Amino acid sequence: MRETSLGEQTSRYLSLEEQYGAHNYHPLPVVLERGAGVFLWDVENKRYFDFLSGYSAVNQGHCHPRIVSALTEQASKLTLTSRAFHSNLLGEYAQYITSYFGYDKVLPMNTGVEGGETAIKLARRWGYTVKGIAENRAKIVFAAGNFWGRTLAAVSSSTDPSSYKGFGPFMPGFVIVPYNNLATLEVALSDPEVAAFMVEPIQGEAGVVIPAPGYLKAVRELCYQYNVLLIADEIQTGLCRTGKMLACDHENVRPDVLVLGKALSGGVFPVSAVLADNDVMLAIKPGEHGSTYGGNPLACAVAMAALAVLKDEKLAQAATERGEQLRAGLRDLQSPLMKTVRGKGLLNAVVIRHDNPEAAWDICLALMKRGLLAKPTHGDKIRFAPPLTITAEQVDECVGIIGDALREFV
Ligand code: IF1
Repeated sequence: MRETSLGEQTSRYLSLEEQYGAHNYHPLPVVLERGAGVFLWDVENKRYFDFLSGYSAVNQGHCHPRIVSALTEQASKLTLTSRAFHSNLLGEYAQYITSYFGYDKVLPMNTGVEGGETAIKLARRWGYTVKGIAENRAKIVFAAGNFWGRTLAAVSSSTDPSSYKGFGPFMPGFVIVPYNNLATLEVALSDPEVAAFMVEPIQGEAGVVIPAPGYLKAVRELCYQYNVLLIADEIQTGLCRTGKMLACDHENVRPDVLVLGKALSGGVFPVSAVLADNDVMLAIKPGEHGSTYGGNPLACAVAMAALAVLKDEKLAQAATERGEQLRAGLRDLQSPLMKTVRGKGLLNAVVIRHDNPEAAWDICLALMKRGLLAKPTHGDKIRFAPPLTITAEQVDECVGIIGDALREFV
């Protein structure tokens, strides 16, 4: 792995984190202190294009003025009531987001993984009270290669040892089938004790793995056929990232349970949501699920602004156009290092071909040196996912930066 010379301020902050912070991440050696739109600035006042977007949390761009002003305005009025009492914003937000996505009800949470946990609890409860599965026998099916967070339930469904190893024992009743394989999925769903299939329309962490055309549509039909709830984890693929409001929209699939997070707040702070119709949502009764911050008025104000920006700035169309431009530009580089360029909208990844296993990391260091921040995933893949507000000229500039960095390694 290549060494990189660091500025004085950067080194100071890195050593503070090293000494006082848990070592649960291995970040690039850059310390950021300001963001606006597609740009980030570090403590040496160097500017970068952000090609990770907080893992698709800042689709609207860093510190979007409309979202920040919704935050600051509400922050000076009322931030948290807990759900022991009502707030004026929760009802307004619930009406707004349910009509925005076309569901009867919303259950507001905070992080994406809490959204996933909520969806699974709803599915198990629906399995017992509606489908008639025997108590404590409900099964949830997941796809290999999934990632939906770091809780013990989430890692119980993982096939990635770096996510689950050393954290057992694991959640019972979780079944794993290959992604993008309908035959094995049908066998699993034919088990009458299965309550739901939870799946990402495109697997982000696995390195932007896109299933075959028609897979999602066929999954939807199989779930109808076997009376199994389809839970779509759109925490990373949703909210215009793949060129549609939801990745499910590419195949006109309506999941029974929709899980949103990340860009639901435009990266301002954690907001997640689970949407479903009454037959599922009302399976959970008062006092049976919730969280201190879930549905807090600050989150409601921010989320309404974040959702409005997506539509008003036509960010789904932008993601489609800029994504096509980015993939074409990367392919035109004809770099021997890029084995594959894949993606949908502005959720893209390249697979690096190089005999040095650290090549993807070293390429990201070279990109950082040239003013572009990206992160490798699963060793040989680099995700390229800028905010959806990136302009055509900026995409061309970034393709140039990527080309220069890659040429350093051939
Ligand atoms: C980390 C990965 C991405 C997600 C999907 C649920 C969640 C995530 C599809 C949970 C979160 C984050 C977690 C973050 C890095 C990032 C990530 F690399 F970990 F896998 F994006 F691909 N469903 N993904 O992608 O949402 O609880 O984090 O709000 O843990 O390092 P969360």
